[in-house]
Amino acid sequence: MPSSSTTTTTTIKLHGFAKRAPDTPSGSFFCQKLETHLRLASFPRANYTLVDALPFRQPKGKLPCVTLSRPGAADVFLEDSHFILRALAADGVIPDVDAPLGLSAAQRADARAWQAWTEELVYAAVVCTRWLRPANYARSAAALPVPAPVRPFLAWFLHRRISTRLRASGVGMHSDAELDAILEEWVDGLDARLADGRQWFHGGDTPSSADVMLGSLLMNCAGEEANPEFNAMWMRRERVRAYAERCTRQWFPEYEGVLQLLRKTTSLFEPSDSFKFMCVPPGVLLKAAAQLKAPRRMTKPNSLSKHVQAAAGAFAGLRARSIVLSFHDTESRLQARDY
Ligand SMILES: N[C@@H](CCC(=O)N[C@@H](CS)C(=O)NCC(=O)O)C(=O)O
Repeated sequence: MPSSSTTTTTTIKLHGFAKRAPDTPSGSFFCQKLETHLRLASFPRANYTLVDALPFRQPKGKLPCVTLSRPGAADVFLEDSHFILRALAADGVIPDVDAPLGLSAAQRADARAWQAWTEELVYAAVVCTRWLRPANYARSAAALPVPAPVRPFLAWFLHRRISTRLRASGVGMHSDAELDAILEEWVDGLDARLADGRQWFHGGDTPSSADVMLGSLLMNCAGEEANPEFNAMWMRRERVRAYAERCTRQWFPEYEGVLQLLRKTTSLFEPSDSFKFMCVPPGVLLKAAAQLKAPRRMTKPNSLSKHVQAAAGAFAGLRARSIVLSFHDTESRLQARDY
């Protein structure tokens, strides 16, 4: 039986995964998107609270969910970021943030297509890289914001649940190379979208719900250490990096760590489209260096092996979490990423 609210103002409880700290993005893109949308809609910060929750007990088995309390009305429980935002706008709790842009039906459909691409395919591919790649799985597990004794059990449970769902949906059946291709296509697409110098998804001076969605994915991933491959892909694209920085400054200037990382990245990555990136933990690089006695196993034995050998020596004592190998037609480069 829904309880009748005694509130004198409209308030929202945003049920989401616990955050590691208030000034870091949510570990869940969908939770991040919902809060970012509230900020774009200028819903007063004092009128919404983040409530730590787990997805298992929710009717759809997912987060975020919302409890909406309005003066004199029964509390309403809403699920699924997309339908939550539709309901909040339909009830007049927040405005239709896209209305001032006067978008045509085709422009709205275009944004919806980007949303489906990003939410249903690209984010699923990112989650595959976080949970199905052993080195990243270790990072995902270590970062779970629960007491240490509980962490391995929750990590095991989440891994089992997430991998089963990802495989059942088909995305989790792709190879690493195929997942990387899905991610590269999206980065290429966003880079191309921004190529005419536009600041926001639809152009003009005003951000829209599409910017909330895209910016939230970039903020969420920038705040995660378990998706280094994807981060290396988009952070080296100057336009995409600058867009992520713009979104962060616009809605979450308190995410200082993310802003710092985005600034640092500029000096580490060159905005060149002809580079292919691969992130490897230093241990893997050292193993690769040890295998140099069999250089025929490498695609470009001469240039690559020379650089791997040099980097193995140079980075041996470094505490970098991953090292970026970049391959170019004429040269190979290695850079340590100081996370
Ligand atoms: N379509 C949903 C997707 C929500 C979703 O996938 N949430 C993830 C976290 S980012 C979740 O709760 N996963 C838990 C699970 O699948 O066990 C939305 O827009 O809210």
